[in-house]
Amino acid sequence: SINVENLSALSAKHPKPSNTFTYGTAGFRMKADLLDSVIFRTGILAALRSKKLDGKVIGCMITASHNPAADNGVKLVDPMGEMLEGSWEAHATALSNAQSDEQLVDYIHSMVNSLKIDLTKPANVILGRDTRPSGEALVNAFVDGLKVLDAKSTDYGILTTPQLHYITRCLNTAGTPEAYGEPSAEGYYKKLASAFKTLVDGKTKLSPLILDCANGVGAPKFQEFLPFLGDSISVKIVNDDIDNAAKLNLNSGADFVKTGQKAPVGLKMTSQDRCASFDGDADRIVYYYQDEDGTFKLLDGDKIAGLAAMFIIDLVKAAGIDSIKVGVVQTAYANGASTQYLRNTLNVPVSCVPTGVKHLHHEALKYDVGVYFEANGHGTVVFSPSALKTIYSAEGSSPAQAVAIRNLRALSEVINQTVGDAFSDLLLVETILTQRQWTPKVWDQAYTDLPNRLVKVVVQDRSIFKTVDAERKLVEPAGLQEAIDAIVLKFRDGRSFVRPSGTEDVVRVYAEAATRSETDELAHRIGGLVY
Ligand code: 16G
Ligand code: ZN
Repeated sequence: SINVENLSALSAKHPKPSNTFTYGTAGFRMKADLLDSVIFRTGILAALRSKKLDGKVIGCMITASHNPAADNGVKLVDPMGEMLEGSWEAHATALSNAQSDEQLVDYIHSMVNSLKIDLTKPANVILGRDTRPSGEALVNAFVDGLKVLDAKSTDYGILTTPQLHYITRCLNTAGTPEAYGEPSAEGYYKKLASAFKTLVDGKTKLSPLILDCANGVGAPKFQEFLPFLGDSISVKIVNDDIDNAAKLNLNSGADFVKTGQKAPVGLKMTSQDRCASFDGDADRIVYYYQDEDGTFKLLDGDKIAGLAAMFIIDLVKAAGIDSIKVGVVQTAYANGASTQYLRNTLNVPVSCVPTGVKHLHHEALKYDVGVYFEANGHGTVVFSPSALKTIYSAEGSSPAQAVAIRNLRALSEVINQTVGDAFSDLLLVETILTQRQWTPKVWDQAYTDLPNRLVKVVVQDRSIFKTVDAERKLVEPAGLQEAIDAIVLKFRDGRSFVRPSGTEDVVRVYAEAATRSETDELAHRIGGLVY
């Protein structure tokens, strides 16, 4: 059993405020000054998780992604670099809400008993954090939590979220046939850069990419990455002021650009430019450009998924191994035109799952090669073990096939298969555009987005909204879905759904239709039903 005196001494340093906490889609996330006790207790949980998994390394990332600078958060990463197993989210929530040390100890003991955790097993946890000023103190709170169970920890300091996922996987696969790479930021840079250089070898270099780093961790880390990439790419970084914490994500970054459908501050663009934005922890990316008439054009996660699927399907064919089946996973937020393009033009199977990376990732694993992206720019591609085996054992019967096979291998290495990764996705997009010598405008021509609108509605109690069918239909409150359906029917290409947010105390209404004005009208009328 655990040393209660030790726990009490450590816990006294991290008193719980009266708030109630929930480990949600994005882990715990809130104002940083509320997080101390939550993070301390998440440290205890991480140690338990590692012990349960026989000492495998668990990752901890301290970040609040695209949220304002005053927020922070914590997310745990399972051994292969995936999100914490779903059933453990409830344990995280319960620990964070324990009202006393006694309750805390009771809950830990109940976990030990019900999950058969052997406390004598070792525990290993690694940490990373973004550039938020509150991060360092929160790392210390987490480490205090680890001390409750004598867990070993390694602090990797400032990292992007996907780097922490990558390192976690590297550590747990070292020395096995699934070895993923050297467990360090440098190992990550080397792996990605070498694969990228193979992919663009001999092709004409594109014009410089203008990259908005949201004044977050992506800025120093991409800067660190550039020497590894050498002259294979040219990138001009903007919004890299991490010393001025208040500027983090402020009027910049992938979320700002996607939500506002406009360029970030600090980025001047002409119709010749190709631009991209990271979010505050560099696990999302969106691209954009300006049309000749000055119109802002967004290339979001759906557009990236379409581009990647198109490219991979062609490559698999060119390699002569089209036994490998490619599939795409989206959420209800995917633009209807993108789903049409994937199904009808590319002829790929498309699945729709609830919002949140863990759902997308899990579904993508069902395909030989699964491409998944949320419209907001979070996504990646996962290769099944059998697809990798095929790719690595294929030899090809012509020089063209051999090149395609080489490129498929490099593609599986340039892509961070643990989680959506803005650096890796950037290299994926740049690879495809370089290979095809495409401008963003040519890429954009694959299909035309239906106009769409996303609105937030503040309601008394969002928990009364219950969805099914990958969040596309409401089953509660009774009668509301029928009312929505009746309105949607009146709109050309109309589609709308309502779901409670997993990260904010609001209900979200999504609408799309044939024209801008019809879309606005539809969103307005559905919003009126919810309110
Ligand atoms: C979180 C999710 C993101 C999702 C968003 C939806 C992860 C790592 N992140 O940020 O994928 O799009 O929540 O938020 O899973 P919402 O539930 O408030 O709409
Ligand atoms: Zn993020």
